[in-house]
Amino acid sequence: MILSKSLSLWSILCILSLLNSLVFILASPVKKRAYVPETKTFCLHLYKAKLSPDGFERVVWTVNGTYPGPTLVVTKGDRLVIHVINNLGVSTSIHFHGFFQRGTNWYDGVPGQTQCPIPNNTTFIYNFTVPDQSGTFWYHSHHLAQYVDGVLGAIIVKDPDDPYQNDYDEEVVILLSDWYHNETFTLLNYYLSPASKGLEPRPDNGLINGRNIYNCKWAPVSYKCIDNAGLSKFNFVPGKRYRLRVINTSALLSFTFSIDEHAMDVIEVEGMMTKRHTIHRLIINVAQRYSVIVTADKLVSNFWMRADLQIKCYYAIGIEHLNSYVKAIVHYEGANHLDPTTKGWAENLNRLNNCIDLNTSDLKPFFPENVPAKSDQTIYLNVSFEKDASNVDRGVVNGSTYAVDVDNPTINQILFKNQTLFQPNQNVIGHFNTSQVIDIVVYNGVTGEHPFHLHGHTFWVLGSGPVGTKPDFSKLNIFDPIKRDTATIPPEGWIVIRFEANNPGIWAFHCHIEWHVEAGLVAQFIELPHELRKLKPPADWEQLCIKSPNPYNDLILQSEQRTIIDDMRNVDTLIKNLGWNLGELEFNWNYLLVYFLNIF
Ligand SMILES: [Cu+2]
Repeated sequence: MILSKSLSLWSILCILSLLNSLVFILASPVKKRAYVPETKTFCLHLYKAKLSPDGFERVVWTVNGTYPGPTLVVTKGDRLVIHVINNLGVSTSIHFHGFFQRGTNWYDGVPGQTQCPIPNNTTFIYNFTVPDQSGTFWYHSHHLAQYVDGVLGAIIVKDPDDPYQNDYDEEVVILLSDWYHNETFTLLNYYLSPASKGLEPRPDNGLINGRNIYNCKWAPVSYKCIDNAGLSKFNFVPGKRYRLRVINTSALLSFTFSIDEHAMDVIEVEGMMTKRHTIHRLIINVAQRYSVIVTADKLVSNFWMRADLQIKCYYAIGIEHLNSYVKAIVHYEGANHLDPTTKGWAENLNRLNNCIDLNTSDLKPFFPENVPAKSDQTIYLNVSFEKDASNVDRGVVNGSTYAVDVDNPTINQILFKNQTLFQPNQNVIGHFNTSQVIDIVVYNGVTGEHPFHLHGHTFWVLGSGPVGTKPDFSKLNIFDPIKRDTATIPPEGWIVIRFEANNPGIWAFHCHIEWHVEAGLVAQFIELPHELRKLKPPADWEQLCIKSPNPYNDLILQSEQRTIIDDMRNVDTLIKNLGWNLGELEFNWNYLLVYFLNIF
């Protein structure tokens, strides 16, 4: 009896243990093979070409002959090797917006801070890894206002463990931009003169993926202009779900982005995944990025995609000859090819009459964030505009206008001269010798909004407020704020952001309105200089400062309108680069073509 009882107990225990194993086996996820990082090589050939994005022909500063430039697609963990072949006729530099560049500060692409510019007819190779970031990014020239002339494109970093990968079927990259029919040297010469009275250059149009139409009756007679140049068209397959990666590459204006009759779910803010949040309109400021999921679940037809320029943010009474209602077409497969007749989401008067930002307090991180409970240091900044001695409106950060010292970047002063003191016009607003948690409180002293961008980091947005409010430091959100790299400071309002200063390097903190950058609304942080000094920058990067002529001549050189491939090229450098990198290069016809064009 005792024996049999004992046996049955053992049997039960055995069965339970087997069941337990079975449950464990069933519950265990199928082991996915881990992604093996790769080296992805790209070639960005910069040269001028005559293009007509909206039907109005102008000299565009292209990347590989196109505007916008090619989209670079990589996967988290990859190494990016980016050959920048500069045939613009002037020097340049490329910034990879949103990337941490940990250990590679010299590839952040900021003349005067992290590098000397790449001279004309020279190839320079940026080489960095993306070990811990994924999402929607972009690259652009960080020299003068060259990105506004066209030197830009998207970078997508895919995440093998994207929590939403089963929630969408296709991805679409959408670049929005205000657009100018004059080159920026003309616009800047006027803007930075007393005559402009500080009024920013007025865009002539807005573009979606480099296309729009323009009413040619507004064009000066001597210019080539074609009416109805055509809109961007996005083909949707009925039933499919699309992840739209939206990037605002404007010089000045924010956009209100929407698709008629299609709600959209925000899932990403600048590399941070968010919980799904349904909206009808996405307000996106300069240099910001969002991913939204849109489902093609309407009757087969055509729908307007709208990107309304928020002109009220900078021009109280609008702009003559600017159609701020920028459009593209969402075409369902099987529909006719007539223009859509759909109507936008019901108008909201508050939106039309005011300059507003997306209510990002509705966005919540997908993965819980460990926000430090308090900061080690708080930096207070007043950003404003004041007239200088020449009666020109200049951007000021705590009363100081930034002056770029192109031939003497801050990083060189740290690496080679052990310098600790900097000219006041270098706007070094933080110098951190140890890892610290930093709060920045920015007050906006003017009636225009400023989308501020921090290089080398993302920051938590703890709070912001409109005109007439002040930060209540006891009510900041340290529980579940979003984390991003570019945030709007409302007109005459404020923002409080928190970040961890633990990335050795020189990091720019600036308004991303390109006109304001040129007016001096720029500051910089120096982080862990002793750690930076332990790192060895590459020899070809050091060479840039030796090769660089006086970059201020650029403003004069740019006035010669050159097109297509420029004159004589630096054959030695090109052949050397070709030999150097042959092992790393995947076979790339474009690359070969570029070298061929450069050599002969
Ligand atoms: Cu600004």
